[in-house]
Amino acid sequence: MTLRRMATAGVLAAVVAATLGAVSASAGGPRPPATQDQSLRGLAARNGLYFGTAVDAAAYAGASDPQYTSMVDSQFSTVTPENVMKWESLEPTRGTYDWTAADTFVENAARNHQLVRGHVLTWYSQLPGWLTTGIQDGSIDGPQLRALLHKHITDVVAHFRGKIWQWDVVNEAVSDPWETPPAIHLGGNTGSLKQKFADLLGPGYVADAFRWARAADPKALLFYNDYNIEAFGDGGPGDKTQFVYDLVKRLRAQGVPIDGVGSQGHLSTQYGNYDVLAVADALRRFTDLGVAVALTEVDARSLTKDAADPAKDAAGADLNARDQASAYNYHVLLQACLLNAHCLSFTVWGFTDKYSWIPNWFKNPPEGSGCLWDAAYHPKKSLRTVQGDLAAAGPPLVQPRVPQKPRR
Ligand code: 9MR
Repeated sequence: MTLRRMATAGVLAAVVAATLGAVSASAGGPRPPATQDQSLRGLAARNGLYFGTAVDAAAYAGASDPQYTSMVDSQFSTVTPENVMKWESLEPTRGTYDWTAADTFVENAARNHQLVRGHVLTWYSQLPGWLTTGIQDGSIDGPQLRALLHKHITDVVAHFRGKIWQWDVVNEAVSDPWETPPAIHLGGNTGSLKQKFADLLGPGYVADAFRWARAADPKALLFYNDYNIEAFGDGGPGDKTQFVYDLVKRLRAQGVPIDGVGSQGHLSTQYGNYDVLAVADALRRFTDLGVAVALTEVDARSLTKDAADPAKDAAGADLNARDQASAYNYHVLLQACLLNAHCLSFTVWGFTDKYSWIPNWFKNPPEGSGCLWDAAYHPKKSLRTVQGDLAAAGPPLVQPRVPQKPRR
């Protein structure tokens, strides 16, 4: 028997022992659940947490991959449409809505007893072509864009009224420290679409977007959602988390109906790791403002030699270290969320490398392998880590979730 096979046999023996232990638990006090038999949604529910995934509508509908569909249904208690609720999908032709794919998504979620994170109402990206062109060539001016956004939010939120748990009302409105100018601001690089979108709408648009959404649905939880806000930096002009915190604090002080902050959680193993307490501290600072939080788009990618095939040509030792680093990143975000009773949901941005956005996005150098299951649906260390964390979580440090009341 090779070393590797011996290790596998040892794990199997431990799993069998744990299963037997769980069955005869009553005499010896509480035992952790046997995770291999339980879904992520079931394990998370022990603390009232919702465990979610972004759903690729084409993969879900396609009969060619029934495993994808059955895993979405069985593993997750909340779902986010990866693309079908974006403006470009809902209003590809100006003035004509196409609700088909988004309605199907919401119906499937209801059938599977899943809560829906609506994604996304206000974002400079994935706008319909007619709108992007109008912003770029100046044929749509500020007042026109504002009127279009008001109508869009009103129509979309009203269409799904009562069916959405959390709406990402405003997404990625804030610049990154590597952009120009480097001080964080509403918008992005000078001259970019992101900056034009922000400038045309003017500084009050974030507050207005939340007010318009609230007017169209009194019950949905309304979120600001962004990446790279998992932990605070130095608090200076390049600290994106600080900027978003100050923004949310101002909105709350003004009585704007913002109910939550979504921390996306797109992590990458080559950039070093956060730690549980730093992320927990950031979540606590947000929830101290009176808002809920959620991890909304978690994945933890790595540099690969071939984006299409993360395992190709890479040495086993590299793969092992990479997979452990990825698992650690999931662990940090999940523990931080569990530790805050106002952290309502933990959503991964796809659960299998088979349909992940990562290899399409990061090509030079190639990155991939960010999901809990690999492209052949084999569980990765990240999955085992997440299952273990959920199984071990409970009082006194991990408390049942506190439902968030929509702010009027
Ligand atoms: O996963 C989405 C991918 O299919 C799209 O091509 C891409 C286009 O911008 O958007 C991806 O989802 C993004 C999400 O909507 C907002 N946060 C970042 C996500 C990854 O880019």
